[in-house]
Amino acid sequence: MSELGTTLTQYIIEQGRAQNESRGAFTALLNDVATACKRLSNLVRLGELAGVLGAAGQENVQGEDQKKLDIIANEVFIDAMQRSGLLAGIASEEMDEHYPIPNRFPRGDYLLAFDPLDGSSNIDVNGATGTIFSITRHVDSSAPGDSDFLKAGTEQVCAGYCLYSSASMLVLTTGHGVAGFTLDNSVGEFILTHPDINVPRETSEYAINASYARHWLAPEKRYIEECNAGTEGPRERNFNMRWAGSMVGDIHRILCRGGVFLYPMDAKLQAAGKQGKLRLLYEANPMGMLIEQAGGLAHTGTERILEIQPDSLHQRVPVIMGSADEVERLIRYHEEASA
Ligand code: FBP
Repeated sequence: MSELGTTLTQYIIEQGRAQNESRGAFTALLNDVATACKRLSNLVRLGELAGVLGAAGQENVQGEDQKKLDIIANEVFIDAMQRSGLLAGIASEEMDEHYPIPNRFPRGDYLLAFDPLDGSSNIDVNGATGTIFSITRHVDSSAPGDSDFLKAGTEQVCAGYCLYSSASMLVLTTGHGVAGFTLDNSVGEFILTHPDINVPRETSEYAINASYARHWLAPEKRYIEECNAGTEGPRERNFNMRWAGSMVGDIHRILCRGGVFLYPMDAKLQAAGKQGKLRLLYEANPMGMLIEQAGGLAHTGTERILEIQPDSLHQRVPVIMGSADEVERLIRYHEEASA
């Protein structure tokens, strides 16, 4: 009989043993995250059959039109995580303020910040979507306020995402490398399939929404023009472009085969008084920790993302992350542009 393989639970416990850390509560917490992801994976896979496609007819705190699945995903996660007894509070892309754990449930020592369903524009077209999560510690026993979530990315104890695509995959780090698990629906388990994910330093593939090219600032304009100049240009090699329309889809590809992902500051965002498009606490920080743990870099162009001190729950930042050689080049172009 064929072996099942290493389950998520076994992996977390074995990692704890290797790090001489007792992992009881943590394992239970990640199991609750995995259960919520399994439920979402099922709903996303059923799509119209479960009546979950389409617009919800209301906006979230970001002023974005919510999809039915944005709201359902938020509810599925809140329902699964609030009763764990391991969390002190939850912050979500779909909720203005943090969600306090109701008194009927015990409070724990961890804080969860998450994007229930990343890649909303892909939902109705069966494109790649995902849930992104970031876990930090809440050291004191009092009920947290929004400000307790405002921790630098370096304080994350765990970060990950679940990709809902041809396969559902949970990819996470607890600060000791990055591992990927594929959902085996026949047994309802996430099985270790990508034990030690590493991002190659060098790549010839970039990801950016090229329809905003007219708004790009000097560093990105120079970088993309040089890539597109190919072998005749200063990079003396051809580059490829990919854009999944979901950060989870693009970052997963980069973790699998390298690349650089850019959602930079541009003239349009500046004119709108925005600090970027993507959110720091539950998009840039968790993805930044995964990329760094896999040997890549995560930057805004002017600072390391994980060192940013957040000032609000839904703060936005410019994002440049992936293969180290390309991120270092973009940092240099930012320095030269501001010199
Ligand atoms: P949400 O879907 O969670 O709001 O995330 C934002 C996002 O969809 C990212 O996943 C993706 O990288 C980006 O926006 C796509 O932006 P655009 O539509 O401008 O290409």
